[in-house]
Amino acid sequence: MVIKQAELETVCGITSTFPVNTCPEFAFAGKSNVGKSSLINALLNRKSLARTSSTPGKTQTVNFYKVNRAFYFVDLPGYGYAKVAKTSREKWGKMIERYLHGSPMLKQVFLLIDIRHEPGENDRLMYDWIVKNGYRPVVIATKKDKIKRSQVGKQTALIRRTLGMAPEDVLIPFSAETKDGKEEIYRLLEAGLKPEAAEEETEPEVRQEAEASAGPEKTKEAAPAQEETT
Ligand SMILES: Nc1nc2c(ncn2[C@@H]2O[C@H](COP(=O)(O)OP(=O)(O)OP(=O)(O)O)[C@@H](O)[C@H]2O)c(=O)[nH]1
Ligand SMILES: [Mg+2]
Repeated sequence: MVIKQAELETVCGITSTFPVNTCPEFAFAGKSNVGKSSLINALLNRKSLARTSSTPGKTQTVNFYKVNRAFYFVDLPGYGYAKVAKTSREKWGKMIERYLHGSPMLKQVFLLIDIRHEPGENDRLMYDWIVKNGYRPVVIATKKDKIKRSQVGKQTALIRRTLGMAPEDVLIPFSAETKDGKEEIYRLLEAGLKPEAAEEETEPEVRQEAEASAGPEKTKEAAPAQEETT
């Protein structure tokens, strides 16, 4: 994937109405400080388009980055940041939920998990939400550079086991420092963008099938609220 252009197009706060986009959206979810904004920067080959911070709770809005004038990366606020007042956490949780439930152009939710840690309750809730709502689960195990190579297999197995991932479900170890895993994520994005293009060229009966499998089913499952206290 070649990134030709990227810009922050829309920033949504707690009371904002989300934009009605016509291009596909890819969202990045995960615990506060897990590396969502750093991953977006790495994918966009930018140092600081998405704001990052070593202090958890940096991203407090839902940020839409338009890429190649063709699709969006959606940077979500992290869940489970204990030092933010409970009322604020609940509001962010509701905002994330409102986005996840209400966006018809959402193609994929990437769930980020720190490779060093066992997934927590909110991670499991988010994973289950992704599966129940018909999205293909893709987990990105972040900060791979922080552990020894020999530990990668053990840690990814722990993540898979705790989340209850099926063997065929995708988990990509990633490092924003070394950019390890980036090409694999690009390949998934490219695959996610394909059905739309293929649809126009397919025969009607084939098209029907493609449509049936293209969009996730939207149901009213609850997204995780922000109640984890770590
Ligand atoms: N060593 C290393 N540090 C990373 C990596 N990814 C992120 N970090 C660091 O982890 C901290 C948090 O990264 P962010 O990208 O701001 O995390 P976030 O998930 O967007 O956090 P919130 O916006 O608070 O939800 C920063 O200090 C980053 O530099 C990585 O792959 N390797
Ligand atoms: Mg962030």
